[in-house]
Amino acid sequence: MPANLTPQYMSAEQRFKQASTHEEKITCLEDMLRIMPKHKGTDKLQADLKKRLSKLRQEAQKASTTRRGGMLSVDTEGAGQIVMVGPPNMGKSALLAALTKATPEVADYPFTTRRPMPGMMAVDHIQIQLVDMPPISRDAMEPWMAQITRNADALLLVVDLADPALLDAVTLLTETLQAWKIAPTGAAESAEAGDDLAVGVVPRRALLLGTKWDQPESQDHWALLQEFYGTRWPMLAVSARDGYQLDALRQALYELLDIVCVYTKAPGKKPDLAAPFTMPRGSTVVDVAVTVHKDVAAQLKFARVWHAQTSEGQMVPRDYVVQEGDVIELHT
Ligand SMILES: Nc1nc2c(ncn2[C@@H]2O[C@H](COP(=O)(O)OP(=O)(O)OP(=O)(O)O)[C@@H](O)[C@H]2O)c(=O)[nH]1
Ligand SMILES: [Mg+2]
Repeated sequence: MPANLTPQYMSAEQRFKQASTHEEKITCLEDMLRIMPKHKGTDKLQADLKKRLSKLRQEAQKASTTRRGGMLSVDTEGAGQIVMVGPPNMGKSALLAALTKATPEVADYPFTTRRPMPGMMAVDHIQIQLVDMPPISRDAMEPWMAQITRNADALLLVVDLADPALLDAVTLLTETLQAWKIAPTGAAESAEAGDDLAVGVVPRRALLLGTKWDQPESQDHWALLQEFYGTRWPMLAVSARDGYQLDALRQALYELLDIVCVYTKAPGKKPDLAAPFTMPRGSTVVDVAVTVHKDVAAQLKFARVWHAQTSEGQMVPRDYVVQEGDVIELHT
């Protein structure tokens, strides 16, 4: 008996294929199960979906923080991984709690956080992974802290704007990163940053974040911080307590990853604007095709692209570099 699956089901299935996190995949599978027609013809499919769902739930349960030997590592989920680095008591964990569904311990004494903790942050229709970390300090630190930080796609350097020793906090940050052989780069220089770095030093795009904007002394300290570091890194002031500038922070973190969101569509159909593909900036139409399916890439003849503002699709070659918001129709 044919399954007669509905367009709604097909669309949920498409979203499932594009989902990049356990959470998203589980939601899509639940949707598929709920909206699928239930009759003899779909018995096998139903059983199959239930099996996949229970396996995914098990996988999601296992912490995405894994231990190998004495080392801890955090598997990347979503469009990119951003690791928070900063001295004790700056408000890193409070930020993770404010931006994601994670529930880290937040306390008014230093060294509260002992283990890395990831959380997924929604920015429009994509998910970015934020990783909260134990604080950096001049004392001996766990070797996995350097490892996890080096593996990140980008860094969020967190300092407390209410702290009178704010500039010392940034010094500690830069010294620690230097010891870990990480060069925190600003947005403009990052393209060529790799060229003149010492051997073994990795460039990582970084944002300098001032927290606790709600405190009375924060505005003066912020002005000082801008004077010293405003040309070195992109900067932002936020408050996890009252939510000030947290939406701006989401956008800034998206930009920090240096990725673009593009959408694919079939000829004659509308694109699913709730299911973007995220691609590294500079990716071509072929790169998008590979992400969709390797067979599509192999057979790709040309593509039509609708830019964010245009209503007319434009024919582009295989090596066309995709732009933020492009809608791409792949022709094989
Ligand atoms: N006023 C104010 N207090 C904040 C803000 N964010 C965090 N705090 C407070 O600052 C203290 C430290 O917050 P945490 O999030 O635990 O700091 P942390 O950087 O994770 O600290 P460690 O785990 O020791 O590295 C807590 O008492 C928080 O309630 C904020 O935006 N405004
Ligand atoms: Mg903490």
